[in-house]
Amino acid sequence: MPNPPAPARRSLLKLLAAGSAASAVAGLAAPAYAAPAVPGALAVPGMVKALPPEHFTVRGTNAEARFDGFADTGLLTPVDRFFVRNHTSTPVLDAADWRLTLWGDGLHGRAPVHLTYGQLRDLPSVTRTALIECAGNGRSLYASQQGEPVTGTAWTLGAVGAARWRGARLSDVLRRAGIARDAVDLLPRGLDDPYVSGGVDHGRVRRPLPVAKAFDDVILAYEMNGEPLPYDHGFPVRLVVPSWVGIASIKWLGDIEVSTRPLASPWSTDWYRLFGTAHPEGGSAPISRQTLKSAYQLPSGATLEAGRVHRLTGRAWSALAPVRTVEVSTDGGARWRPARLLDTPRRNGWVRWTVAWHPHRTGPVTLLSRTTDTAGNTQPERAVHNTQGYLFDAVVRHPVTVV
Ligand SMILES: Nc1nc2c(c(=O)[nH]1)N[C@H]1C(S)=C(S)[C@@H](COP(=O)(O)O)O[C@H]1N2
Ligand SMILES: [Mo]
Repeated sequence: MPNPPAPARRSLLKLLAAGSAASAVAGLAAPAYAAPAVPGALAVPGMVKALPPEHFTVRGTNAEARFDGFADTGLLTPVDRFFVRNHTSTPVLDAADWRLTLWGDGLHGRAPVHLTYGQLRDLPSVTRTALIECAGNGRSLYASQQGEPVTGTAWTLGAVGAARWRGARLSDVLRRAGIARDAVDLLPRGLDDPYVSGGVDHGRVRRPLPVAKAFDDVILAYEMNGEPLPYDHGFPVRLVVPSWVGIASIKWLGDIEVSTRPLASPWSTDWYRLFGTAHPEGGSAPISRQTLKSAYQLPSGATLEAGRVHRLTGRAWSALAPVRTVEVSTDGGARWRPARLLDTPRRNGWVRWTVAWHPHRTGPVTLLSRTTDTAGNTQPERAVHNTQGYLFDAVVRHPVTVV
């Protein structure tokens, strides 16, 4: 079985010393970094970008964006506010040495096909806006709001971001590699270190992707918001799989197995399925689409002054269809009224919304928001529990205090 190409690694120290000068000499794009010199920024082992505490909460090897910190951002999430989910750590790769290898019995000729960074950039490019949202975004709410225990990173609502991605169509790359008509599954794999947990080496991060989805709208992205992909987000090349759970969008892509038989990995058998009493014995099918959510851009427990009008803002998004409405309740869910949408709802994006609130009485209040999409999906009062806490979709109860 052919192995993926060995990535050329430079140590982070060398990288920070050399900056992007070395890559500029090589004539290849490299993300430009001001090294983490932001005062108060946490240096997280294994991550390259700065994580100032006003914008990020560090959770193990991951960095959650602060949702209230999105208040002054537009429809796109700047890289310096975009969450990072790393199973291990960010590998600092060199685009000049990067190769994508496609291999497997689903290719005509069955010999591995290699593509360099330059060859990928020479293919026709597409630019599309897409959210990346972790399957476990909102996971901590299963416990805090529903009293149900779940395992996994205790995200609140900031494991989501929207960016404009530019890259090559995966369909073009597969055709060029000679994909056979009876190929059904792909197994894209990252170049980051193998994931070891509980003493078990699960190998490199990889998850089956059906050929049908690959041909629909998946891209091999090399730019994010008009800049070379940042190291932490998959430089030099990552998959972007619109509307699917974040794990599908493999970063630091190294190779793709192309198969005429269904493929599996621990990311499709042990994780990213729904387990628990509400689900089939042995778990659901591997999850694919994300769900819908809405949230206020306010710190949890914010204090607001009584006797004046507050312009509350938030965001709503659905991976299932464009957002149609957002309703809010400022009395714990007794009465609801519509919020005003500030953007035209689109597939694969979010909308900002706003509502005026004039609280008269002081004391604790629970703010709620509820979105409905054009396919008729609405946030329920409770999310259906699953042991790993995926796909939280319920109305979020946001505590504030009026003073
Ligand atoms: N190679 C690799 N790809 C990966 C991961 C990873 O750890 N390694 N994490 C996945 C998960 S679980 C998510 S939610 C998204 C997060 O993308 P981001 O870090 O760019 O926000 O990347 C996915 N792709
Ligand atoms: Mo994720």
